[in-house]
Amino acid sequence: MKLDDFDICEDIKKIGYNVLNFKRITDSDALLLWDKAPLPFLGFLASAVKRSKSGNEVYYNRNFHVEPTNVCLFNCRFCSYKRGADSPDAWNYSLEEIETIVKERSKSYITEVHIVGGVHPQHTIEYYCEMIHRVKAIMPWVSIKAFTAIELAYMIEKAGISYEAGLLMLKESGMSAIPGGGAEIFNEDIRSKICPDKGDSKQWLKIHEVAHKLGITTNATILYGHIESVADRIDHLRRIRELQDLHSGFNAFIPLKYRNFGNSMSEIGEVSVIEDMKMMALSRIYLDNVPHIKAYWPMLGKNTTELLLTFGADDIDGTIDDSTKIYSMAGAEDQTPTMSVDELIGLVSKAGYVAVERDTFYNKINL
Ligand code: V47
Repeated sequence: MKLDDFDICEDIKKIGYNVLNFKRITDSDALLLWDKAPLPFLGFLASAVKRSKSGNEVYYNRNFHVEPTNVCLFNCRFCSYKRGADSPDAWNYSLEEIETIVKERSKSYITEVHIVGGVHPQHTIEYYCEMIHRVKAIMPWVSIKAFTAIELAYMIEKAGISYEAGLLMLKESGMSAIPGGGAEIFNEDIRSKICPDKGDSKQWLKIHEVAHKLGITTNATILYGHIESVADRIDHLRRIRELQDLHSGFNAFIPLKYRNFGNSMSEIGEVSVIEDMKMMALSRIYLDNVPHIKAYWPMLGKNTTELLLTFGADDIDGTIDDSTKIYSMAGAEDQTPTMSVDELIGLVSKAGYVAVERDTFYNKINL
């Protein structure tokens, strides 16, 4: 299919030509695409951008998560996971319990351990360094992708040291990448409504900027489909694109769809799969400088993930091994999220792409 085969107005056609010629789109182009471009055309453009970056390949990895605690200082209204320290559903694993969790999953083929949890008021940066150190002692070959910018800012500020010094301490303990969580939505007004007491957008962006300057690569996310407008989503993408222009430290961008089960914004409902397709496509088209866009299957479900591979995603995350509760507690389809490598490969192949195993840094793994 060619661009001229689409029955579209001249403004949309012009933006389409720019995208196909690797010209960056503006915020007003993005808004116009969202409002006026037919869905198949968005899929066509996003797939063209995806192919220019990763050809016919789609990535997966062999990973699991460690969620040390669901006790959290902050009160994000979208969170279905946080509990007060006295709740019967609260957990706060000791380092020994974390070692047991890791030992149970310490298969030689795992390449990444993703550690993320609540911001527990009692823990210190030394405790988190020790946690990373112990995980590395059990699985020295894995990359540890750990802690959202919000967790990092809290532990580093509490230690009274600079972000540079704190991130270097964690790096020296074995942290090699930072996940994208905590970004939510950067628009300050919307952010103050959905996560009133959490770190602000500037703090999130600063932690990632400092990490990039130190050579620590990171991911970025957006939480979409709640009370934000399309303009707020584009503003969020713009701030990611601007930071990426400075140091190229983001590996992947992950649009996270708001799931509404069991939290204090449940009445909002969830957006449709059409909106998921549009959000994935717009992210791929707008973020011309971010190498990978991830369709995170534990949150989207397997069927939607497969569908989104035709809207610009080139990564589906990994095996997980029933190790994360953030999405199951928020109502995701898979209540015990686990995929075998064969299933991951099957999902990618059904969408017409070639599945490629990667490590945290998108190096291909040839077994
Ligand atoms: O920041 C919490 C989101 C994030 C809900 O970097 C919710 O590879 C939807 O960032 N509905 C944490 N989303 C998880 C995260 C992540 C996940 C997978 C891979 C990577 C990566 C990062 O989860 C939070 C928040 O935006 N979240 N509650 C909810 N009800």
